[in-house]
Amino acid sequence: MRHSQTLIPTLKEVPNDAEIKSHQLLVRGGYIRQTASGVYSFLPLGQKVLKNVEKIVREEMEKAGAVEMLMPALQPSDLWKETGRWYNFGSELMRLNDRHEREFALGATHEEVITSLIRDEVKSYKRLPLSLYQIQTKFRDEKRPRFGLLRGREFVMKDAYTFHDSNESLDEAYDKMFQAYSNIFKRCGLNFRAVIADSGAMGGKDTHEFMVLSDIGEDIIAYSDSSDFAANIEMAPVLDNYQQSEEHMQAKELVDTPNYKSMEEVSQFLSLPLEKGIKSLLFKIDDQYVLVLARGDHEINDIKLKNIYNATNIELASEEETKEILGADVGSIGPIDVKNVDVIADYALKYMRNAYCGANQDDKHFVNVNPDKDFHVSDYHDVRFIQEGDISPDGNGTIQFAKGIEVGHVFKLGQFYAEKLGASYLDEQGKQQTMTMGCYGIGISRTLAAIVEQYHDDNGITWPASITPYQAHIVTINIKNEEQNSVSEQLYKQLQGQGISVLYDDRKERPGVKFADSDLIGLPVRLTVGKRANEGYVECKIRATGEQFDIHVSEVNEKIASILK
Ligand code: 9G3
Repeated sequence: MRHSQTLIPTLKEVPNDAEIKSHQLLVRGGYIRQTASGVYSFLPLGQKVLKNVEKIVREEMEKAGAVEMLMPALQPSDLWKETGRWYNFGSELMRLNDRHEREFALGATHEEVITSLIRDEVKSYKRLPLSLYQIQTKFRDEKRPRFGLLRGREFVMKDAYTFHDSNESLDEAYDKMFQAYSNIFKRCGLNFRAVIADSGAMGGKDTHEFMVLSDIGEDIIAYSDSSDFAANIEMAPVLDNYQQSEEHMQAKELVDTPNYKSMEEVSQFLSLPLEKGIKSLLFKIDDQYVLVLARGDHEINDIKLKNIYNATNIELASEEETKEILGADVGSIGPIDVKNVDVIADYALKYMRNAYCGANQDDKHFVNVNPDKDFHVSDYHDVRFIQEGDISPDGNGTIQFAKGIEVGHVFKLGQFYAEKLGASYLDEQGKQQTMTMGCYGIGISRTLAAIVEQYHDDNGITWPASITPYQAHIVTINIKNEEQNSVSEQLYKQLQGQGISVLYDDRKERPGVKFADSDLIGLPVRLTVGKRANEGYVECKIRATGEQFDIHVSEVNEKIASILK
């Protein structure tokens, strides 16, 4: 490709709305341009990279036995009404009416469309399992689009769906997809972890997120420093291996804690450590109130609570509700003599002795409180967030935290969608059965940005060879110099003749501009045609390492092939 024929509007200055490197470099490098908040155009270089990521995804989907198709972005509302999701999703689901005033959604995902299609086309167990995927534009009206392609309102997703006559068959497809995802992110050169995740609104049981480790990631991963355990912090289970306190149980005592509300303040005032305190929070889980207890130095995990109660929604009770139900303000509530609400506690409480807790009287606490002796706990559960330094749940190593960007998410969906939409098949005995499903997503445009987050330096992007828009960059120092021009043209033909993709900077620009653009755009190899052109020598620069050396044009092809490996 000749630079003079394509569109690569590079920028010197950093766009002020771009907070992170990938957003800054993709805009400055002339890869993308914002059309509206969270909505981007992929310029020629951006489109090339997008296609390269897709190529890797298609190859691995093929190996996993998935067949490509394409579903519409325009989705009739009645499918979403059948699954009940039309009303579940608020303004995040983009909706519009057609000329007949019929309601449509712009596809945020395609469970409804694919399941209704399979319902109509597949009736027998002989046709199962099926594994179908598409690479398609998705629409989600994010409240706060940010970080460029990482959180857009229109983005490219690969979404796959599998259909089965048994959980064993689903498990097989899930494992194949899991392997395909690992291959994909490895081939993209990404440092990633597959983490145990929460299936959120999708229901189903097993689900994993594929996280690219990055400080600007919005998710926190808890991983073991000496095993491959890794989980989204929302889900990471905590081992119940606390030591039973040996302290002799004492009698509880009521003490004044005037105006001391938070655990920290009470702990300071009583000069007792946080881990001797009992933190009490009143939650409203669906339509019941539950008093949840945790050790003072732990945080209560509402996602775990939600999963324990299999709840649709969960929230902290308001100050007023708390006052009304427990008779004291939030800073003074506790589990003692609680009659009208269920009390559950984190495992850690089982082993505590002589703790302190709110007395359900404003500005009063109890000290020397002992579980089961002084208050009743209906159930002990794992309800706290895992913390750095905890023992890894697999018993192997200690937990560390890392930030991650979610680039993939695989789900064992179960039968929810097939049930709701009537996707069933006749089994070998001729009996009508409901299908079992899996679904598997990769954010293609998000993956592209995640690669830039991991592959850049102060001068610009440093693409991995598998993703780069072009493999070699030819830069001519003086395009008006006959010698340099002809060597450049010959090199351009010679490389392309060998199947090496080339961007040829044939602009009438100063060398400095060309070099700066070349570093910014980030192709793996730059060939500079300058003074030594008449001896047949060009300068070769390896972008990732900065290494540069002169090389004769006759050796260039072989050299580039070895650099790109
Ligand atoms: C919506 C909107 C946003 C959404 C969804 C639906 C996330 C929604 C979860 C999934 C599950 C899987 C197939 C590919 C892999 C992920 N955000 N999800 O269902 F209407 Cl506005 O998309 N779908």
